[in-house]
Amino acid sequence: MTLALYGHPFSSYTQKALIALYESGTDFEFRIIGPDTPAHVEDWIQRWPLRKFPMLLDDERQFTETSIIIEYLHLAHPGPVPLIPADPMAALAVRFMDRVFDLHVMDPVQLAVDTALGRYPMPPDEGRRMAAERLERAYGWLDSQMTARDWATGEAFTLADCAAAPALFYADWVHPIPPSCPALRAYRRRLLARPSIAPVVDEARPYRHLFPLGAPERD
Ligand SMILES: N[C@@H](CCC(=O)N[C@@H](CS)C(=O)NCC(=O)O)C(=O)O
Repeated sequence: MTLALYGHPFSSYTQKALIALYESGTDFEFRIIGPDTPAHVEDWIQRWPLRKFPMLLDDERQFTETSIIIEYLHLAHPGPVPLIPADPMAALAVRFMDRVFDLHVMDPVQLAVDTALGRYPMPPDEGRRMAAERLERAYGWLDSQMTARDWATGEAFTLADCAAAPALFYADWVHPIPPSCPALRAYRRRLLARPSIAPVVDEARPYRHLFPLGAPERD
């Protein structure tokens, strides 16, 4: 086994990388970062002092930042589904949507979560209110994009969908996608039913009590 992913099953960004690994069907070792695995924690911090996960190790090559991890998997361990299209303009559209999901969906989710964990000097309600405002804007735009698409940029599942799945999964817990965004709600359902994504959601199920805003009784 040469490929190892350091991360945690409940972490949204770890899930983004896991989905890409499951899509490509690549064998890998999942090195969980947690209190029961101090050797993994030590190895990860020593290799990546910025202390963000996931981290991918391929022999002695290491990669962090999930979009870069997935770009690397596409180059070095391609599977049946090309996660980056061969056509450069189509690839640009995929990279754009990947940025949208990370920066305009996942980022507000992290703001709400981090505020609830006391990482920002503001009351938890204020963090959640700010996140809801940003999410509401993102939901409206995304819904308009998804009306005629199965996946984030069209008919093919790509890097952008790997980003969308955990982002929309948790965003809906922070601030539910309203009925006025039916295409986006349907897209979230489609993502959760995908064979590479359903097991990722299941593997994270035992950790739902860790969600600081309270996990809903669904999904
Ligand atoms: N932009 C990074 C974000 C990674 C990230 O924020 N990971 C979270 C877990 S979901 C983390 O490392 N949190 C630990 C912390 O902030 O202390 C990526 O795409 O990999």
